[in-house]
Amino acid sequence: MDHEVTRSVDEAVAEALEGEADRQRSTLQMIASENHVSEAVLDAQGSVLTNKYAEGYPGARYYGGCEYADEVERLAIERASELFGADHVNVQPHSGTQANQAVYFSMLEPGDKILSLDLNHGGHLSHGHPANFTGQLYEVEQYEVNPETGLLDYDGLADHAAEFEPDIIVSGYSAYPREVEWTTIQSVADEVGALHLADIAHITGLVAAGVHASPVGIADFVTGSTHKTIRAGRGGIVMCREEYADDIDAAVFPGGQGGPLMHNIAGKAVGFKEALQPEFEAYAERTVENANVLGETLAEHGFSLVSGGTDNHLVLVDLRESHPETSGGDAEDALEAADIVLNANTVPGETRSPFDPSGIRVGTPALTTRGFDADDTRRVGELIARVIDAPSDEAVRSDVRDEVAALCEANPLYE
Ligand code: DSN
Repeated sequence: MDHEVTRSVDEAVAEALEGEADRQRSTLQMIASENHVSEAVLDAQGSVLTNKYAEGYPGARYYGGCEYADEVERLAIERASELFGADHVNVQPHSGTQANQAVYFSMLEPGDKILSLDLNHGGHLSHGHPANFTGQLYEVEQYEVNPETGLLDYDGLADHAAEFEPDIIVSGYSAYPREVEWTTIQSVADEVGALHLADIAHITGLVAAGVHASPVGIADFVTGSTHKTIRAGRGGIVMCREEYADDIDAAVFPGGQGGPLMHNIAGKAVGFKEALQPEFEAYAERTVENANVLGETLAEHGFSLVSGGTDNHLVLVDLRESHPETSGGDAEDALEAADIVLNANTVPGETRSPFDPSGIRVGTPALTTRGFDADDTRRVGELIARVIDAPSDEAVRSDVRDEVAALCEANPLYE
């Protein structure tokens, strides 16, 4: 993957692009929300559709010359509908947060009430954090996981909902390693007359492949991002029942966004086609299997896993018991110096700060894309343990870098 054409105009950017490609090839990407898209998705995203304005929707645009934009967007919609079985799909949100914004803007008035999971317990900024527009425009209360088990506390949620009487309950999480009981949350919403938004950003690929239960057809709205487990390139998606279709479409455009990023929609269309193939189901199954192997390996090395394990693509490690002197940030830095890239993360009952929290979040989507199997992943778990056990040891870092290089060579990427 060279960038000769860019280099002929802009040496500095070409260097950075090539540096990034080398970084992705030669180090382990274990940020749970990242993945490696196919070259076909990269090609579509880097296409001439970046030149095209296409405000509106297929067949009803505000600009001429949209025949190919229409074709691409229709394909993305058709394929997403087939993947998720949704009545209505809007593929224009620029990100998962913009998808959530469309739901809030179409259904809520400023001051309305949102009930969502606390960020420290696995929620997301766009679910009502004070630093986000959601926390500023709406009245927000947050539910939590059970502090003992790390699992969602559905009874606690029901009690909280009865007391708070929210207008919308948000489910779907960014650092929750377990299956979600969508129907239970829907019953809670029904009981209090609230809408239900299920944000499946992290598990979009697992849901599409049928390896995690789907909220489509249960929750009123399902949002997601398209670059995580589903590896269809950067962007968002929103799905709903037909009765909400016009409101959602109007909230995406013109309500919240300008022209659609048609090149990204082309990437989504290609990625969704890939996700419809049988190989994608096998990929999603292996991603979950690898996360299990990773969790088991870390547990065998004395690490404490929030909820005791995982049902999906990520494990959340609470370092406080096993490594009280090592913060999540220390672990992130030490691992990055050993060519293993992941992120420090808050954990339930957080006692440090969001800037240097007590845990790390570790995901398997990207490693699985490049071909890592259970044995490779077990080895990665052992390497992570080795580094965190001796976070400042240069000799350990150097050994681990050599092992990472060998694993990367055995599982090549973007050859
Ligand atoms: N930044 C994403 C994540 O890492 O979970 C969510 O938007």
